[in-house]
Amino acid sequence: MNTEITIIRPDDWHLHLRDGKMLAAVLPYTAKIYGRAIVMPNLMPPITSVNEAEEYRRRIIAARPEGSNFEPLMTCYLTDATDPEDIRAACAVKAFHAVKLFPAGATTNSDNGVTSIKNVYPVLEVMQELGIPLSVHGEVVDPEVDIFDREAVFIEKVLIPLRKDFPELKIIFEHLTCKKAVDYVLDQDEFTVATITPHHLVLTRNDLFKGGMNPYMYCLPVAKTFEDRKALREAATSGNEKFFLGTDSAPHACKNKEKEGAFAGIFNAPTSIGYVTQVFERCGELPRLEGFTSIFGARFYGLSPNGSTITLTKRDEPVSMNWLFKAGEDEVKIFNPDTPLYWELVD
Ligand code: OTD
Ligand code: ZN
Ligand code: ZN
Repeated sequence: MNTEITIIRPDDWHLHLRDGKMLAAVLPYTAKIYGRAIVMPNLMPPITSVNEAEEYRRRIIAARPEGSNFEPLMTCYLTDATDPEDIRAACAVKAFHAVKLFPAGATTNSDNGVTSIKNVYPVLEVMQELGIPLSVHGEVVDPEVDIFDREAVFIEKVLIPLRKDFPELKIIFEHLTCKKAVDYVLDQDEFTVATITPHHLVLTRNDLFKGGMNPYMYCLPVAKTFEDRKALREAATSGNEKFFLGTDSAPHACKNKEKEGAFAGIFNAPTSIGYVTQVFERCGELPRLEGFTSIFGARFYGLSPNGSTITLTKRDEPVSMNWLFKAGEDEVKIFNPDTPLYWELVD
């Protein structure tokens, strides 16, 4: 039985770092585990230009713990007003690793997002030509559509037509949550890949309501059924390079989680790699962990895997830590679901 595993240092291909005191408080958790991360641009206001991205990148670098080589990979927030020529210019200086599509209103800080995909066709044209990936939050926002069906409906209503119009646009279908999305990605050629989060590998929608409503299990897209989770686990552990890790770690102050209109987002950075490792172990697929966490994403983004390694061990007793920590005046809670965690980073 495996109780220790060493893998190439992972990367996080989908991360929210925020800014200011929150950035300073959360970054060390990520930097301890991951070599690089695709940093999501949904700040308030969002990162929409090369200058904003470069300044944000500098703030992240400045917030790194002493001695850390963690590398933030910046992204651009796509709006109805994004100028295709700005994207071309940004590409020339390699400012963005991806451009992010948030359907307006779909998730936290997405109010400036795209109101109709047709509005950004000229931008997508340039991206397809230059090979810049489109990172997609795949949910429709139609209030008439059941919240648990929003990803599936997005595939039909947006993704399939989009793919038809842009056959060679690189698309990352972010944070998959349902079997239908897994099946869709499996059906596509190499231009479509997907990220999977630790929490969607662990949770089902039952966890939102277990022992009373729990806002710390609430994120968007919301966790789905046991069957959906099974499909996600199979995809992640399959060794198929279309699927790789994006934690979608998204910190919020406890005061914003524990209120009417609780914010969506799960802060999982500290326990992310432990839970992913545990899922692979329980699926009997530990040898495939490294591909999912440390190789396939880098390959898709045209980068080499990291040059260092990390080691995780399985403890006899569940991992315990201070689940609450301070970000300035605020408190933040670490992802600690009902499933005990046994794997932890030791080196
Ligand atoms: N989902 N929360 C956030 C982002 C993600 O859709 C996402 O990527 C956030 O707080 O930024 C969330 O639930
Ligand atoms: Zn999203
Ligand atoms: Zn996200």
